[in-house]
Amino acid sequence: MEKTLSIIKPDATTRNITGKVNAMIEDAGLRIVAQKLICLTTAQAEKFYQEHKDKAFFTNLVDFMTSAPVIVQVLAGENAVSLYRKIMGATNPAVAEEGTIRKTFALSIDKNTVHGSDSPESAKREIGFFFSETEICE
Ligand code: IDP
Ligand code: MG
Repeated sequence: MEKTLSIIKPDATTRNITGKVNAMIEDAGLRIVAQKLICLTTAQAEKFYQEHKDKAFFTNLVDFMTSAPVIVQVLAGENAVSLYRKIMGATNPAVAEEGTIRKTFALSIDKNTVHGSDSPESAKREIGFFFSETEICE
C-alpha cells in the first residue's frame, strides 16, 4: 500500500464541499487514513511550497492557502500517488479531464480545490510535514 498527502484547499472549505471531494476520493478506492482541519500559517505555507518560491504565483499561492482553513489528509491505496494525481486532474481546471475533482469543482488555476503529492518521495516528505506516525491509522 502506498500513501500520498492530500490537501483540500480553501476554495473547497469555504464552499462547504469537502464532503463531496472526500466522496470522490473514496469512490476511487483510496482510503483516508489520517485527516485534520487546520489553518496554515504563512511560514508553514511558504515552507510547504518551497519548490515554487521563485515562481511568479508564489505570493498569491501562499496568500490563498492561508486565507481559510484547509483539510490535510493522508490517502492510502495501491499506487496512491499516481491514482490521486489522476483523479485530481490537471492543475488548470480548464484543461482537466471530465470527471476529475478539479474539472468538477476547481474555480481557476490557483483556486483548484486539491493538492496531491507528485511522487512517492514528495509524499513521504509532505506526510511528515503534517503528521506524526501515531496520527496515521492504517
Ligand atoms: P499541482 O498542484 O498540480 O502539483 P504545481 O505546479 O505544483 O501544481 O503548483 C502548485 C500550485 O500552485 C497549484 O496547485 C496552483 O494552486 C498554483 N499554481 C500553479 N501554477 C499556477 C499559475 O500559473 N498561476 C497561479 N497559480 C498557479
Ligand atoms: Mg505540485
